[in-house]
Amino acid sequence: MARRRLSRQQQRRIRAGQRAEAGRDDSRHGRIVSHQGKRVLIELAPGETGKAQIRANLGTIVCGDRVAVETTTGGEFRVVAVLPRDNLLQRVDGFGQVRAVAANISRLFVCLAIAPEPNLLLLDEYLLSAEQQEIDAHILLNKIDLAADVDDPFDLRRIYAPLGYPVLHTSVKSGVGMEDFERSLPDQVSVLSGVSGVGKSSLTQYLLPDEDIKIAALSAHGDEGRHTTRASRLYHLPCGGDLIDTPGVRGFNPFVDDARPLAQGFREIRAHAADCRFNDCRHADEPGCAVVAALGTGAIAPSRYRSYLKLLQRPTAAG
Ligand SMILES: Nc1nc2c(ncn2[C@@H]2O[C@H](COP(=O)(O)OP(=O)(O)OP(=O)(O)O)[C@@H](O)[C@H]2O)c(=O)[nH]1
Ligand SMILES: [Mg+2]
Ligand SMILES: [Zn+2]
Repeated sequence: MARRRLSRQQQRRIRAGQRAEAGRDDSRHGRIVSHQGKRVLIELAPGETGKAQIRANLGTIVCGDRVAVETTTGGEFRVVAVLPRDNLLQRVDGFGQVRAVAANISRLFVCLAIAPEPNLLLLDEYLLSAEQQEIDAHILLNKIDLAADVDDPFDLRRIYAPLGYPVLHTSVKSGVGMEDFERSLPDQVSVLSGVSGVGKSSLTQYLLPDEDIKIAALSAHGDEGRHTTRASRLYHLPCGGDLIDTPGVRGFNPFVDDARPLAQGFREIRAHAADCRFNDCRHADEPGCAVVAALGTGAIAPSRYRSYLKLLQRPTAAG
């Protein structure tokens, strides 16, 4: 019995997928705009959104997912299948649970601010995840109006621009850098991610003045533990492209794919690793390590190497 039930379920799933592929009218495609608890908000056509239930055992559904949707006999929408993803940005929370952040994204903005002060390990963890999922990452340093050194606070440009990561300086308050930010959004599905209080929702609100977006009322200084945004949400931008505002994270802990060596996720370590004496060099304390040599000449930033070592030594959820 159990076997038959399972195979029927599988057949139904396949049929739903086929119907969705064929675009027949009893199953439509939609996109997850937001996900709260057991319900999701889906967009079925431009400007046409609706609440939907989720069929049991569908697995992870996340903002940005493309889904097949059916109308139930009661006239409600129900998500019946998740269509194949281009990518899935996920992290491991403080309890070791894997959490999906967003799916089918083309650009990740790792959002930092003058205050709360950036955590470079967290930044490197985001960049590692973006490398693994082949997502184009930009670094955005917000609240530049609060900076004493407006040239290159925290040396972000010095460290990351040579690696090919654009570093944007913005201020929602003064408007500095907002044009650069807007220019990087058209034709992309972008995600704003980072700790609480850096101004992700403020940036979103700036681009969408007609939306009513919740923003922390008080200065975020010393308030990082408070999360103002509760669920990710996808918006269409007037300047073109889509933007996903996400809730702040405390830590990121990228979901490390053990099949890929950690060094692959660090662009400069990957580049130097080819010259190490040993093929399986971990770039920790092996003789003839080209990465350690590059650290000595200043070709690799100490903070980046420290992040690499910390991640190398940390037990991951995957392993
Ligand atoms: N000085 C200054 N304050 C800013 C700027 N951008 C945002 N803020 C303030 O920073 C605080 C936090 O802003 P939010 O947009 O709610 O931050 P968030 O990143 O969305 O936070 P979570 O939703 O909790 O993840 C608010 O008090 C904003 O007014 C800026 O450019 N300069
Ligand atoms: Mg927010
Ligand atoms: Zn090495």
